Amino acid sequence: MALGLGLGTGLTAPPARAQDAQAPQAQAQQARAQDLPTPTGPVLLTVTGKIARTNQNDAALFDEAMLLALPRHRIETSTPWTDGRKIFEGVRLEDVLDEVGAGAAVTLKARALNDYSIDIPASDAREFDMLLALRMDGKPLSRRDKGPIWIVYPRDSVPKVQDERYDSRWVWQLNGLDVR
Ligand SMILES: Nc1nc2c(c(=O)[nH]1)N[C@H]1C(S)=C(S)[C@@H](COP(=O)(O)O)O[C@H]1N2
Ligand SMILES: [Mo]
Repeated sequence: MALGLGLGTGLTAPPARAQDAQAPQAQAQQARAQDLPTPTGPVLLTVTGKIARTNQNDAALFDEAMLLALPRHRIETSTPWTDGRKIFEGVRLEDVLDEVGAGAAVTLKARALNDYSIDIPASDAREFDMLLALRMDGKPLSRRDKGPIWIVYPRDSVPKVQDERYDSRWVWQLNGLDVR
């Protein structure tokens, strides 16, 4: 995650100076601490817990535009809940964690609109590059169709996640992540 922060965003670390006590990542997070924008549209996702960047009290709120401002990615896979292969588009969970300065995350308590909640190991985000999917086959995920945000694992391409344990982490109607 520490490497991903710098490489993924194209940022270069400032030159190290002898008197700098902080690691480059801590400096970068501090410099970015104020600049998480405030949502202007409906809030789709609220991130709380061990995060360095917030925009309302101790939380980081995201509307759709803020999420889609992150690099967009896609996963093509079949799922136990849909027919055939689907193209899911959205942003990487790991990029969202980097955006809020969640480098110390061990567990993510994911919450859904239907009050479903489950603990997801933060290491999954590094290992599997899950998506917070906002679209399926080009169409926004509606609430009745597991939207507006669905956690998507690369199920077809990674046999390890073809398992009930991982299926339970495909949280649909995701609206909250508590970083622990
Ligand atoms: N929002 C939400 N996501 C959810 C669930 C849920 O009830 N609500 N169930 C989880 C579990 S336990 C599993 S195994 C899979 C599949 O749920 P299903 O068996 O109801 O299809 O979705 C997961 N994601
Ligand atoms: Mo389940």
